[in-house]
Amino acid sequence: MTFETILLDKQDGVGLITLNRPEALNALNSTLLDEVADALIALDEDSDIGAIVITGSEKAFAAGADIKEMAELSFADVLKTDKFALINRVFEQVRTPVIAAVAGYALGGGCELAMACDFIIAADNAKFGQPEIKLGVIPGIGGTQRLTRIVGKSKAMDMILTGRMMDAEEGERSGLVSRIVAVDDLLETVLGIARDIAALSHPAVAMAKETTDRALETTLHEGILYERRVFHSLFATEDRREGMLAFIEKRQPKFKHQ
Ligand code: CO8
Repeated sequence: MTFETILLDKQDGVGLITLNRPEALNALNSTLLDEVADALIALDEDSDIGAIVITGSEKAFAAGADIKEMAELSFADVLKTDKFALINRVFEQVRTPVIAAVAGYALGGGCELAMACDFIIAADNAKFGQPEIKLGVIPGIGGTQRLTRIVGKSKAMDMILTGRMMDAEEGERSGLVSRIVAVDDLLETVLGIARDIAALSHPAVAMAKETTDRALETTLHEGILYERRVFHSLFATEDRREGMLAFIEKRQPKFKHQ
């Protein structure tokens, strides 16, 4: 696969997608969003891959949807292409965990892309924001929905109505960010976390992701029932037996991902 706007690397069970439009602070143009979607699908279908990392540069994860590309579009244009529908569909379908490694600006669509990932690890220089309101629009890749679910209504409204930026500390405090890492250590730290996840039982990891995502989609009663049934079903895997035996025999498990 060859790409124009991203770099794709695979190592030790981890797929690394690097957004690569430095001249535009990784602004998300149509090509970049299509390429991220294609790369996610390819990595998800690759049985050697157990975790995916999306990152940008030290200055910008992504400074939003590409304003220059959008500036002259009409209502009919954006409606016809259903701008940003594909990337949301792809995130819904990917079963491999996706971690966002965010340094610098994650604004507008950049913040939304990070939130579409399963969790966000931020460099200490990270800045998150939904500044679309200053352009006369609103978030269009899930920001009003995901940010509100993650940080609650008050802070989401504050961010979306003022367009202000949130630093990494505030992001961690409010649950947007799971951990903060020094900017120079960001990628190695996140790749290490991804390698650790990739070494676990892939069916168990996929089920853990799917079940955790259910928490935002269903009632507590249904969610707990779903979790218990999935827990029961994992007793059908060889990896479950190996994991428990390895613990009892005081050794590292050797998962076969089946
Ligand atoms: N789109 C296009 N180009 C961009 C973008 C962007 N979002 N952000 C930065 N760039 C470009 C700049 O134009 C500049 O290019 P050039 O050198 O050719 O002038 C280059 O990247 C470097 O940027 P700056 O010179 O501005 O760098 P600074 O360090 O001075 O500032 C900022 C960095 C603060 C990040 C600043 O670039 C900025 O504010 N960028 C825009 C942030 C923004 O508003 N993002 C939201 C975009 S809208 C969106 O994401 C969702 C839209 C949903 C709408 C749905 C409609 C269909």
